[in-house]
Amino acid sequence: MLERIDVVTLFPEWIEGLKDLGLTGRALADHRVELHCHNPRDQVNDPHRSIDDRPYGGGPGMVMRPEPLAKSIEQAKAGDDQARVVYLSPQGRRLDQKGVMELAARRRLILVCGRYEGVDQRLIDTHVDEEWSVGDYVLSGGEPAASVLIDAVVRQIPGVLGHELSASEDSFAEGLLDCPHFTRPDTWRGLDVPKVLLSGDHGKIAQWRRAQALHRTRRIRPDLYQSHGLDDVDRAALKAFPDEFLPGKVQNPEESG
Ligand code: 4FN
Repeated sequence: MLERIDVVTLFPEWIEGLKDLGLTGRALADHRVELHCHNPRDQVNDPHRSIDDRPYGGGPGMVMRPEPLAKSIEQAKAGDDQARVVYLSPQGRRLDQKGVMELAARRRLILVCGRYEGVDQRLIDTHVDEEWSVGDYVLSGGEPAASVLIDAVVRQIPGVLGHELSASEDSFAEGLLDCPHFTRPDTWRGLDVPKVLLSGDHGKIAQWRRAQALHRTRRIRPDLYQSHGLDDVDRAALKAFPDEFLPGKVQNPEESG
């Protein structure tokens, strides 16, 4: 289980902010996990302290020099061979909840964030164990990706969620979207809360929620629905609530069939 995360970054402020905020902040304050930053700029001694240089072969932009990154990674490792070095990059394996659980099972993670056009390939070949991506869009640095990864893995640490739902009860952990949620008042601007939620019948409520999660996933994310597969609880829920009434709009027309 995760004990410590190190981040190699030119912008530690991007990551240090997690220490003061919300769930990650509390997990760190409670010493459930450690978070350390290493700035490759601190590994450069020349007066200009340059961490980047022009790309061989020409072309636009700059490339991060390998030596300051190598020194930062080696400093982060501190002689611990079990620390896994992860480079956040568009070439990486797409992060999903299964991947989050795999990453959270490591004892130590060292996350390397790129800037400019990226890092010298020889640094990746010699110092990186695995590459992960948070999605297919252009970012100006790996830091927001590292921030996403850290939030997701820290939630998996036992005790971090406290009184909130356990990480495994999380609907998405079972590969389904969440059911819709409602709070007071029971009529708001002429819109009623679904009656079953006011019934006090906790068995029926659980079935309704399950059926909603299944209907929603089938409609919005047929790819997730396909790989879910129905069990007896699912079949009973769909039998009790076969209607297709779904509050909300389809937000993801591309993924839906
Ligand atoms: N991005 C694409 C194609 C070519 C370049 C990029 C891009 C930050 C250092 C990498 C981006 C997205 C998800 C890290 C993107 C991620 C990054 C990530 C990232 C600066 C070089 C760069 C085809 C994906 C649009 C910039 C596609 N998850 N280059 O964004 O680090 O982790």
